[in-house]
Formats: sequence, C-alpha cells, structure tokens
Amino acid sequence: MIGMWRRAARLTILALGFAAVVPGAARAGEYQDDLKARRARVIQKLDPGAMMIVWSAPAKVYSTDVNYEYRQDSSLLYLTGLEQEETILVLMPGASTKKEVVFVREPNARREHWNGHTLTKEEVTAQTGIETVYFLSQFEPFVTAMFNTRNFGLRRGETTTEWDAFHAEVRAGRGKLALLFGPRPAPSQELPEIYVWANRFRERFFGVSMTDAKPIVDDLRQIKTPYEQKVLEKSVLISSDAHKAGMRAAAPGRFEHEVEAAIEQVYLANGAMSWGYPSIVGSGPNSTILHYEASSRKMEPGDLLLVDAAGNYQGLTGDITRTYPVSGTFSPAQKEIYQLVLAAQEAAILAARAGNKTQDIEKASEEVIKAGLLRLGLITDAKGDQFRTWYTHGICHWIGMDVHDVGDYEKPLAAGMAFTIEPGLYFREQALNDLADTKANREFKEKTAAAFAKYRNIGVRIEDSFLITDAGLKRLSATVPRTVEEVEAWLKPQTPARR
Ligand SMILES: [Mn+2]
Repeated sequence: MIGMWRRAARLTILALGFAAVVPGAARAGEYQDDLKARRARVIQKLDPGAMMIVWSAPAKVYSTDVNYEYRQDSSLLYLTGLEQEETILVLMPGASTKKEVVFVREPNARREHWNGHTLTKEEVTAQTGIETVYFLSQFEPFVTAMFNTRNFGLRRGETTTEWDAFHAEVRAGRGKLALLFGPRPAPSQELPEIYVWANRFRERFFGVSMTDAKPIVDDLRQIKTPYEQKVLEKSVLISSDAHKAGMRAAAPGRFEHEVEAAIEQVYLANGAMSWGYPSIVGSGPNSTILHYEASSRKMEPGDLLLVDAAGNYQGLTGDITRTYPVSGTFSPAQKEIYQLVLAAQEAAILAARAGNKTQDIEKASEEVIKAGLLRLGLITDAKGDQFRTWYTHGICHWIGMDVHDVGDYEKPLAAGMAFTIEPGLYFREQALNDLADTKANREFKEKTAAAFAKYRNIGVRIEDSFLITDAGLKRLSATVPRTVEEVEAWLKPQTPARR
C-alpha cells in the first residue's frame, strides 16, 4: 500500500533530521531547540503541583482494515515533533530534572514489518530533545505513582528527590491534572476519550483538581517562533508553486481533478507530505460552493475556476485561494466582481497591522464590498445586511499547525501572528430563494434581478497567507499571480490549448 511506504519514508526523514534532507531547512538541532523552548514556555505557566498530559491523535479508519494516513494531534506535534501513534507527553514543573517525559509504543517486529519502523528511545530523545523516555505500558503506573506521592522506576534500595516538590504539592492538596480539554462537548454528544480518562482519574484521585491547559498551548501556538516562521514561509512557498502549476493545468475540456492533480503533485515533489486540507477546485457553478470537494466536473469555455488549496509542510499549513478564467481572460462581468473582491482584499491588507484586530480587517473589507455591490446594483441598501446574501463568510483566520489554527481573535495583531485575508463573493440562485419572504426581501430581489442575472453562478475568492513580522506585514503567498493583469499574463502561455 502506497500510504505505508510514504509513512516509512517520512520516519526516515525524521530520523535523519531535517537539515540533512530538506533544502533551505533549519540548522540541525534548531528544531529540537525550538521544541524544547516551546515546552519550557508551557512548563513556566503550570503550577508546581500540576501534571500536564497530552495524548497523540487516534488513528482513523478509512475503510475496513485501511486507515487514513495518520495525522498527529496538532498540539502534541507542536510540543514534541513526533508523528508516531500512541505517544503521550507529560510535563511536570514540580519534578527537579524530569520535567518532560514521553511515553512511546514498544518495538514490535510484526507490526514494524507491516507498518514500518517504531522509534527507539534514543531516536525519540534525538528528535524531541526529551531525555526521559518510557514505554507506553509505564504510563499509568507512572501517573498512579506520582499522585500517590510515590517514586517511580527506582531499583530496590535506590532513593531520589526527583519528585519531592511535586509530591509535597500533592500532599498539600495542590495536586493538579492539566489536560487539553478545550470547549466542553454538548450533553448529548459522545464523551471524548480525554473526558472518559479524566473521569476515571477523578474517581480515584478525588483530591486532585483539574484544569484546562488548552489556552496555555493555544496562546503559544498563536505566536510563531522564528523557526516556525521559517517553516511556514517554506510551506506557503510550496503551496504557491502548486497554485501556479494548477493555473497552468486548467483549460476548457479538462476536468477539475486534473488541476487538483497538478497542485498536489507539487506538494509531494517538494516534501509537503500531504494536503493541509482537502483541495477545493470548483469550476463554473461549483465556484459558488465554499468547501466543494468533488473535483469531478469538466470545465467549459468561459468558466471561472476557484481553487482553494495548500500543502502541509513539516506540520505547518498556509491557505491560498485563487479564482481565474479557464479560457485565459476574464469576461467583463467576471472582471467586475474580481476587481471588487481584490479591492476589498487590498483595503483589508491596509488594516492588517500590529495593534489592530482581525475585526478591523473584516470591517475594512466589508466597507468596500458594500459600496461595490451597491454600485453594481446587487444590493439596494449598503447600510443593512443585504450584502451578506453574496458575502457569506468571515475573511480572516489564523494559520499554522491547523489551517483554521488556534488563537484568540480578541488579541491585537502582533509580530509572529499568521493569518489569512480571504474576501469572497458568490452569486447563487439559492441565496435568494433562502431569503425570508418579506416585503423588503421581495423588493430587494426585484430591484437586483437584472444585476443578479448578469453575475449568476460567479464565485470569486482571493485568499493570501500573511505573517506579521517586526518589519511589518508579509504576504507569504506573494509569488502567486493575483491582479487581473498578473493572472491573465500567467495563463497566457497556454492560451492555444484553451480555445
Ligand atoms: Mn481560508
């Protein structure tokens, strides 16, 4: 199975260390130093009586005995760099030297014959910088010993003061379990594994309090370290090249999936081992579907193609969308909408500076969109919410380990923050049909009918990935053609095939 070969290759890359394999990657050890620093920042924010535990993501079944390619839990990947299943990280500020411990699966010849190499303890230490590595079977005995204020892993007669401070906190009733709970599930929802484990723990160690450590990790992930910034830039560069290849693969008579293939080929060819999210390649009416995934339509002359795609490179993902005419030049109606969305993005970019908030970016874009829609006759009132009929989503989200990354939208923009700016307009018949049957809406439909007919089934989104640096705002996806002139110029070479 191809998937398995790729995973084995990935593990080899990790074992060799990034610097040896990935061009332009960081200095050997730089990644480990960064991982250590990330963990140290988390440990600083934990109480001396706290034990923070982070589990790896469960494998996901694709069909019968075949799993999806494994995707590690983003926070565990952020703190350890480990992509191996069945891995648990424990952080304990109250320990004297073993403040960070990782539990990994035991070697198993049969499983390794089927699924590839299992990291040795030495390899885990080399990759993570964590000195204390135990096998998975030791995890529960370790936790039980700690909260029973007993030592762990000592030979007969051996003593240690390693955990004295932690034990003292537990005895004083200040023992604390810090887990990445996040938002609580609804009462009717299935209880996530972490809650099941926490409840079992609570039944046994009722004197120990619980705390949600997700805000601690999320806050740190929101500010990309210099190392992360370097990797994110590389990641977005790969995705940028992929988009350019996709633009060259699009033509009337070809299928959406041929463009998708051209894009994802560039990911893999450059070491981005998977997409960061399923590619959205929607032509004609499909350009108005926000998360269209089918990629099954044959493109026709005059179509617009909306492509929203980005690769996952070393765990970091950007987010880029481009919309372009498969025949090489925008129709007048397509150009009007495109120019309006582009102007909205430009206004939003001006508002994207340190100290401002993402709401300022949203607002700047909305002002341009409202004025433009009024000018084009697609709304009759720029004060109300009519514009939301065609302007249907927010335009700014954090990027990083996850494409819709963690982070606080109330925080002012600051150096190290990475996000997108992605205004879009979508002219779907259904949007009108879904409006409540009120006098105002009937008037709105009537007065905008002619304009709607002109722009019907046009969907345009222009999305770039940005990073705030000390020197200001950086558009990481700047190499992807964006203006009408840049797009048409990039599409030109292949025009003959487009007729
Ligand atoms: Mn996006």
